Amino acid sequence: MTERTAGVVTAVFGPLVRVQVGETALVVSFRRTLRWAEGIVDRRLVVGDRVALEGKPPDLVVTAVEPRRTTLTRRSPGERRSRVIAANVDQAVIVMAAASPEPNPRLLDRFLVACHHAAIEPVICINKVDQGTAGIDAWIGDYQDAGYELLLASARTSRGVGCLTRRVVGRTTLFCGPSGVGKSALLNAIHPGYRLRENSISEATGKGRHTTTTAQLLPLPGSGFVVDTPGVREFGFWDLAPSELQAHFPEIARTAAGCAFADCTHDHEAECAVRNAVQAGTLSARRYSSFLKLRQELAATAG
Ligand SMILES: Nc1nc2c(ncn2[C@@H]2O[C@H](COP(=O)(O)OP(=O)(O)OP(=O)(O)O)[C@@H](O)[C@H]2O)c(=O)[nH]1
Ligand SMILES: [Mg+2]
Ligand SMILES: [Zn+2]
Repeated sequence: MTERTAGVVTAVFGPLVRVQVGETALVVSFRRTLRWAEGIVDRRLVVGDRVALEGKPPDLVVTAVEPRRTTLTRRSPGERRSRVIAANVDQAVIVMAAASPEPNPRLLDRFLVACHHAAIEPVICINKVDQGTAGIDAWIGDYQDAGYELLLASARTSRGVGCLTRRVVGRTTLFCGPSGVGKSALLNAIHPGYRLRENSISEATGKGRHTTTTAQLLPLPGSGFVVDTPGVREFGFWDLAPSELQAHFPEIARTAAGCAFADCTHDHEAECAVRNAVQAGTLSARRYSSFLKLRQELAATAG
C-alpha cells in the first residue's frame, strides 16, 4: 500500500508547492491528475488547501485535494475569470493605514462584502495609528455602528499587537488590504520569527510598491496560521447577484426589515426604512451610497 500523508499548502510557485507536513515544510510537486474533492470549481492549488501526499518523505508528491471549507475569491480588472486567493480561511484582517497610503473606505466595503459572501469573519484593522487618526475619524464610526470589529494598531509602536495576536491564535487568518499598509509589518510584530520582507523605501510618494508578491501561509507559534498576501488596488466580485448585495451590508439588511415592500430597492420606493434612516442620520450616507454604487456595478457586469 502507498503511504499517505496529510499536509497544508503554504505557498504556490508554479509547478511546485510548499507544503507543511506536521512541523516540516517541504517543497514538492503535484500530480498532473490531482484528485479534486467534489465541489471544487477553481482547480488550481492555493494556499490553505488541505492535501494528501504520497511517497516516502522527503520524496512526496501531492495527489489529492480535500474539500475547501471556505474560498475567498476575487476578480482583477481585465480578468475574465475569478481566482481563489486562499482556501480554508476562518477570518480576514482587512488592513488599512490611518494615513499613508491614504485609507480607502470604498475598497474596505468591497473586502467586507467579499468576506461576507465567502462566510469569512472580517476584522477591520487600522494600522499606523502612530501617524494620527485624522484620516479615518470622519468615517470609521460607520463600521463600528454596523457591528464590525475594529482594531487600531501600529506595527511601529506595537499598539494593538497583543490584541491582534490573541485574535489570530488557533485560527486561520488572512491579512489583506492595499499595498504599503503594513500587513507584513503587523505579521512580523505578531511573530518576529517570520522575517517577512517589508517595504523599506521612503514612503514619500505614498504609493505602495508591492513588497509581498505571493500569498503565503505561515504557521503561528502554538496553533493556527496566518496568510500574508500581496496588496491589491481593486477588488472585483464574480458570482454575486445585485439582489444578494444587501445581505452583505449588515446595517442596511437590518434596517430594510422596516421597508414597506419586501423587495424594496431602497432607491425610490415610498416608506423606505433605509432612505428614511439615511435622512435621519441613523444610517451612514456614505455606506448607503457605497451600497448603491456597488449594486449598480454588479448589475452592469451581470449576465
Ligand atoms: N509609521 C508606521 N509605518 C509603518 C507601520 N507599519 C508598517 N509601516 C511601514 O509601512 C511600509 C509598508 O509596510 P509593509 O509591511 O511592507 O506593507 P504591506 O502591506 O505588507 O505591503 P505589500 O507587501 O506591498 O502589500 C514599511 O515601510 C513599514 O515600515 C506603522 O505602524 N507605522
Ligand atoms: Mg507585504
Ligand atoms: Zn427600502
